[in-house]
Amino acid sequence: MSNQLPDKVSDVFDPTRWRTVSGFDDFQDMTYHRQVERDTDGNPVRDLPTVRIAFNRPEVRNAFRPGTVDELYRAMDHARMTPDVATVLLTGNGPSPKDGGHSFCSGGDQRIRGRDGYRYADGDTKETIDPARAGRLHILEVQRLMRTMPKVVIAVVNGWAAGGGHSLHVVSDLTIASRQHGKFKQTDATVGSFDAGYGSALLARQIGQKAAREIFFLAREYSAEDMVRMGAVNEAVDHERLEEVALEYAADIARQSPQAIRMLKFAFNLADDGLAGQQVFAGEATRLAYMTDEAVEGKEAFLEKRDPDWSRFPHYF
Ligand code: S0N
Repeated sequence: MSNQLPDKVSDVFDPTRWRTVSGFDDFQDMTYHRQVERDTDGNPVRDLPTVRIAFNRPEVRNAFRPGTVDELYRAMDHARMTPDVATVLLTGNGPSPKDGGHSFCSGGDQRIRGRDGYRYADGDTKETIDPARAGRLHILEVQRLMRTMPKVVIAVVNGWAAGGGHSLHVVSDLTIASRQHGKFKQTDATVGSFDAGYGSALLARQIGQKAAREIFFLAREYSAEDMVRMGAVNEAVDHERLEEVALEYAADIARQSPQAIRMLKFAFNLADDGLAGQQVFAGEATRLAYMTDEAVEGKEAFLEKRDPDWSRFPHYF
């Protein structure tokens, strides 16, 4: 583990608590850190079970372009597959070097949205752009990953959560927001866009139809405390304590049984996610069933080319 402290990427980021995750040095729009314990000399002694994934475009209120979403997906998927990670903190770096504005994420980068439905990166033209990549609204793939991954995702809202950034907070398992700088505004309809999936319908399940419709139809600004009152945010905390409180949440989560947390997350999702939710829950149930003598008997009988003997396994308890 490297002794070097990571750069201070945000005003609430304490570099002594984190190390940069290796293998993601090509990131341009995101940062990815692992929580670490250090000894009194500042040397890292062990990894702790939380990662921090952050938007790193504060000069545009952390808006995402296609490359941002690719990086976000990669970091999130790496966290999904890292066995000793229990919790992901999703947040925004900043404040903006231009005007000091704080942002979690302001959604899709409106400067690169083409009339043809493509997202144009620097240098792309209609002739050179790869339609298979540029036409995808792949932030929705990130939403599905966050929703189905067997880890807890906490949105740590340090500034504006607007448009598609608002939807990312909705799809997170928990949300903690800065009392001073956390601001919420669903601007989709203002710019002619609409998250008609989790961003709206799940929000309505969380806070009720009238409140969710108000947020989308009126596109007003809400404070962190407004959102706590509505039930959309777990806690509003003083800005300087934001990351500390997020890590306290993560420490409590890490004290629980990983299996129980997985089953609970999938159970909370099941009814709202229909058959897709049932599939995720059932997949975990099948994995558990594979650990029983009964399932082992079925597999061994097949491999030994004999009929399974179920006589040891009752039809009731
Ligand atoms: C966030 C807001 C309210 C902050 O206002 P504030 O503090 O007054 O700052 P500004 O002066 O407005 O902004 C500072 C600088 O940042 C730029 N900027 C801000 N947001 C964006 C953005 N989303 N895209 C590009 N640039 C942005 C400003 O232009 C300004 O730059 P300069 O200094 O150069 O003038 C306010 O900024 C605001 O309302 N932002 C827009 C929020 C918004 O409408 N977002 C898009 C909403 N729609 C979506 O996100 C759809 C999601 C989406 O895109 C999507 C969804 C599903 C599937 C795919 C997609 C997809 O399109 O990819």
